[in-house]
Amino acid sequence: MRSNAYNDDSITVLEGLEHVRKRPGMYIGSTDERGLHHLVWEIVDNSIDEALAGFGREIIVTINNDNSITVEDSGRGVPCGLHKTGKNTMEVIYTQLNAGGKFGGGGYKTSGGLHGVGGSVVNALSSYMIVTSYREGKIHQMRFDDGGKKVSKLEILGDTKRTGTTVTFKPDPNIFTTTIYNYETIKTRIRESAFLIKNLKMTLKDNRTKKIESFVYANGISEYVAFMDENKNPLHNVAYFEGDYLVAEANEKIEVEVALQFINAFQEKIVSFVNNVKTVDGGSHETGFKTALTRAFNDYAHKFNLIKANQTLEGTDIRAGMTAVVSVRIGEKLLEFEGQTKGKLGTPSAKTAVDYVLYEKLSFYLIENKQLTETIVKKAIKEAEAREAARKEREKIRLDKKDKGEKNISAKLAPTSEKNKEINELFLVEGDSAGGSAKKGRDRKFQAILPLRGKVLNTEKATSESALKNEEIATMIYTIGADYGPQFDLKKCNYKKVIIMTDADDDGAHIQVLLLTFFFRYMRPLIEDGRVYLALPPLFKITKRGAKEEILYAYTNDEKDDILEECKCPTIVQRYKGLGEMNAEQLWDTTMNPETRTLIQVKLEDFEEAESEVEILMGNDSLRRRDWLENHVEFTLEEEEEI
Ligand code: 0R9
Repeated sequence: MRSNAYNDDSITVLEGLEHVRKRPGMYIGSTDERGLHHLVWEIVDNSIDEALAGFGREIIVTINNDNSITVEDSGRGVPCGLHKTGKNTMEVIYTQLNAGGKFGGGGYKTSGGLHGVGGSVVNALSSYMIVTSYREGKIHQMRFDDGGKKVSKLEILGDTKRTGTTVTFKPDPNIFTTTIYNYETIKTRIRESAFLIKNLKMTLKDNRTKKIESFVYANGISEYVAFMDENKNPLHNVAYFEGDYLVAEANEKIEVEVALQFINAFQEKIVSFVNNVKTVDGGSHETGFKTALTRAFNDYAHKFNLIKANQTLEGTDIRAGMTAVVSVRIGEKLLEFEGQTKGKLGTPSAKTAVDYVLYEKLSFYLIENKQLTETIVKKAIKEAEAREAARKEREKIRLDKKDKGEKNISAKLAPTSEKNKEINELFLVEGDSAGGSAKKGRDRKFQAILPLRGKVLNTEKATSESALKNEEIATMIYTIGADYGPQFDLKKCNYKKVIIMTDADDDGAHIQVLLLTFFFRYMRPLIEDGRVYLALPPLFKITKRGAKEEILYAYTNDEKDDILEECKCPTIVQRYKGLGEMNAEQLWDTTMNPETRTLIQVKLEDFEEAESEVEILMGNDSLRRRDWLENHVEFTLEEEEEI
């Protein structure tokens, strides 16, 4: 009877794991590089939960030579006793879906159904997994092969004095499109965990390269903010606030931590977390944060007559140049998420909690730091003025357009003839002459052309006030039609694609970088949504002079060489020095026609990395820039070609 029950049970277990293998996307999102790394987060989160419960302060993640992963914690060790199913508990945790939630009387305090359940999913998607538990003086071990099939019973390997759990798994190459782990991706994530949990030591070892790094922060998210603002000009030391709020009707406490710092800049950056999981789309805790901040600053500004009684500072103006981390811990009962990807906190009481904890403490801080507060308030007033100036500039452009009809926007923009935000493209073209060819060559139904004169302003160095008054910048903001900065609204964007079309030379590359810096700083969602592209004009025109003349274009040196090698007849090779050398038809054929052109989509993979690179490459510190270039760019001398 008993063995029967065991068999039935193991069949359902395997069916469960089989389902994970059939539909991995349902459990880990995808089977690409992102899904591959998700496996690591699942296992590390188990260890983090144990550390949060107060057991073990160090977690070690190792990337092994065969791209298997080992995670070690120093908690109590996974329980290995007999479970009511007749199996040992370790086996249940790593083979039964959702097992974590069924144990430990509701699981960990703040695991909230987010953590501690992934062991079996990872097992299902691995070609092998070995779990070792150091517990009650013994080393216990189990091995699973081919997606969670138990190889042998739980074995006792020997005695030990330590406690903890070690899990090694190798992602199944039949499931994942890549099985090669990226050191930087894991590093960023575990460093983030170290920032969020004070004094938790996270170590990453890469056996492939022998690299090893550890992260431990006694001051938690304060150090996270300082890290994000590294090499910027902070106006003050990071301010830190913490407290909790009792949600009476649920009899549960919400714990709140906030760290913030202002720098002399325009960019606002808020990163928020719930139970140590990043909420990429914000949610009620961020709303509570913004409410408290706006209220505290306005109260101060009114009280000390920095603004008139009938004036108010807007939240976005106050937050200009602010970097903040908001971290809340909420029990399972109160936890609600919104959105498709569950990246947005829904819990209404989280807004009240953050507002309650922050408002009072921040108000006190502002009074204690009068000089700083006045600087920030004045900065917010200037920000509001810059916004107003930009609005006037755009209004001027709009009126200009009305006055001059088609010769709109200083006679620059060639608009599309049809208004279809879903397909329309905006070409930002270097120089008036290429702009002219592009205007003639385009498909006017859906392609708009905006020629840019001269160099674009470096928005990393310019103040936001001067940037917004700059004619080219104001024209771009107006043309794209979705505002800028925190108010930027993708829904209002007039174009599906914004395509930067420059000459294929150093100047062109510089203009590309300047424009990308502008989009990164002022219209980041445009990049995040994959709407920014670089056009790829050809480098060579090759005329084959055979019986019938034929024209080919080469976009790289290699391509040109290939064409010349293949071609039996005489050829004329022309190297294009700039877009202006192409006539309208050639420009259409090679660079603008969606059927034949090549576009490079600009992607933003790692925000922090992009942030620091833009700052290094475009900012004021030339020494850092030189250092970076020496370390990251391979300089090769291109052969001078005589054509
Ligand atoms: C290396 C990755 N680590 C883990 O996967 C891991 C899981 C885990 C754990 C407990 C302790 N450490 C762990 N590491 C644990 C122990 C006890 C109670 N709760 C949790 C205990 O000693 O009483 N568990 C995760 C789930 C479960 N344990 C269980 F409770 F479901 F068994």
